[in-house]
Amino acid sequence: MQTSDYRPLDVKAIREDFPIFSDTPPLAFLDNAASTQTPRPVVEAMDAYYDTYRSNIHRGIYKISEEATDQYEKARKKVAQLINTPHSSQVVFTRNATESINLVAYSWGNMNIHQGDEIILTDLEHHSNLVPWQMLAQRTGATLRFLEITDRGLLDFTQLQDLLSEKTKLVAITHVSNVLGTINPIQSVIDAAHTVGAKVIVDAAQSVPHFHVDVQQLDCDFLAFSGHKMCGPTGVGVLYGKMELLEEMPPFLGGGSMIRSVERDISTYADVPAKFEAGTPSIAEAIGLGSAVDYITQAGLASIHVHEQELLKYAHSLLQDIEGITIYGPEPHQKAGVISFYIDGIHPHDIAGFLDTYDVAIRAGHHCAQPLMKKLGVIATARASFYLYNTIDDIDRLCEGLRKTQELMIRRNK
Ligand code: 7TS
Repeated sequence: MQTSDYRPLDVKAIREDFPIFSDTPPLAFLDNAASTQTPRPVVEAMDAYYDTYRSNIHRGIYKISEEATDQYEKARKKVAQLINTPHSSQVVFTRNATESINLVAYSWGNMNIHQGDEIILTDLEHHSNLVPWQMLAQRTGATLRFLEITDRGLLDFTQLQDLLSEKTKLVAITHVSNVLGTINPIQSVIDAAHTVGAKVIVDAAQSVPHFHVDVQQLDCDFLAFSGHKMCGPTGVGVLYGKMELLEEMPPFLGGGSMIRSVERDISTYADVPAKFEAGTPSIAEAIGLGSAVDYITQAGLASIHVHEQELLKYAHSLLQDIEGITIYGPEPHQKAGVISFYIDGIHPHDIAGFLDTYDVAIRAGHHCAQPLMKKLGVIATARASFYLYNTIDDIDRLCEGLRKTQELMIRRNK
């Protein structure tokens, strides 16, 4: 994590960019791992497209279509810069992280995974980085193997050497757990996987929005994330891949925009990334994502990370004093801004429902990580997750809401 762009965040000024926080009292929005809020510049960038140059891209021979193409490709360059890809064409726009992972599972997976091959996953995966590999294993006869977690919610790294062999063709690993917040040592995992010739796909849905991720430094083979978790709009995601892999992979979806030439029985395909962007893409959303990249870069990713760490430490210190609470996952310094917890005798859904009456929004449920819930021995947890606009006051209100919820439940059950 670079610290070069660190300067304390001006959270007050940041919050003024988000119309959703203009109510009194403001919404304490603590469900950022699910989706973040949208600052005005992002909406304005999309409005500008719709109001002044709306048209399809890569095909018009008139000014506004050229402008749309230009803005769409500029957005690709901004994303490329954010994650430091060698070339911007290695950024493929998809709908979300889920689609990016499925693209790799079908296109690269169908071509490279065979009966008897092994795919290593971890106990921390979101369903989006598990189900596509289950489906690939069912199609091909490959086997899934799992790197487990310790009691503290850290990957048991000692297992990796035993799991890795010449049978391992792929390691699919989340950078940050959306449930426990654990920041995985993916550099070590990538280096170890490469020693046996395996490829590595990193699910960066919970990392790219929150701290510097550099694909060249990591040397990962693929990396996937979503725009809507980083102040961008819904409907746009990103797949990064190494050029030689993207070039040899067949298309995922067929149709317009992804071809070079089409005859009745056969087609040839466009170059990367067009080969993977069949049909009209989410043009406004990609442009909005470009603006979101500008926004979080101007705030500074190192600053965002430090701010979230401060909120996390504060939240840990307050939450641990709540009677009957269990906080899951590692210590604050080993994780990102996510806290999952359970309070004795109160279902997480009731907690989230009561907190909502105090305008505190948190998540409750299995967080699309049912195998992890099983491992933790719970059916659901409550989860608070932070971003650059959250404040100490949001956390105070969370804790106050939790105490009031407890009092209410105890009175009710008497
Ligand atoms: N990977 C991780 C680690 C995630 O946290 C999520 C979404 C995804 C993949 C899928 O992202 P999508 O944009 O394709 O849906 N996580 C959550 C969450 O924790 N609560 O709601 C969505």
